[in-house]
Amino acid sequence: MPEKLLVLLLGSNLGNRIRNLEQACMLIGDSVGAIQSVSSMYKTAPWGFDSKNTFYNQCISVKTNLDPGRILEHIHLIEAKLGRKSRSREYADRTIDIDILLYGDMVLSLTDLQIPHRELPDRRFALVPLAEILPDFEHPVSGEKITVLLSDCKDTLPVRRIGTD
Ligand code: PH2
Ligand code: MG
Ligand code: MG
Repeated sequence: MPEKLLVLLLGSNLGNRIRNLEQACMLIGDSVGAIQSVSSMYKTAPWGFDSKNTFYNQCISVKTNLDPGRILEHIHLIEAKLGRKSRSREYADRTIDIDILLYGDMVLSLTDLQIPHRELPDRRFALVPLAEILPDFEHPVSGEKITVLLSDCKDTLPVRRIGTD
């Protein structure tokens, strides 16, 4: 496969959240491909479920030629290495979650993998860090720029860049 830009969202709301994001980033650089850009970390309210544990989220872009199935294998290995306990369908607290947001212009709809991430337009905790590193990237299905998705997003949960509150 030709090289494409893979965009991942990292999330953690258990344990040492900053370290979990840093370690995930290092392991992704070692096994998936060369990291191109890294957003700030954001402190975000749990979306879609109740928890007292605030999330830290961060977006990164990686150049790779791996196919999506191989990328997912690496992601699952890294999540296990960083102490991720379950991967049930229900949302739950976790030491690390690594989600594929975008993979170049790829559009894929399998049972357990949709690219672009199906809920990206509904999640400020993903759009805000993504807009920091790739504001003009066009969503391969809607054609909208990330900045436009962000201004159209109805989600109102707090997303704050760390170090600014
Ligand atoms: N991930 C979820 C569900 N809810 N909320 C925030 N703030 N950040 C996340 O990464 C997150 C979430 C499912 O993976
Ligand atoms: Mg997730
Ligand atoms: Mg996930």
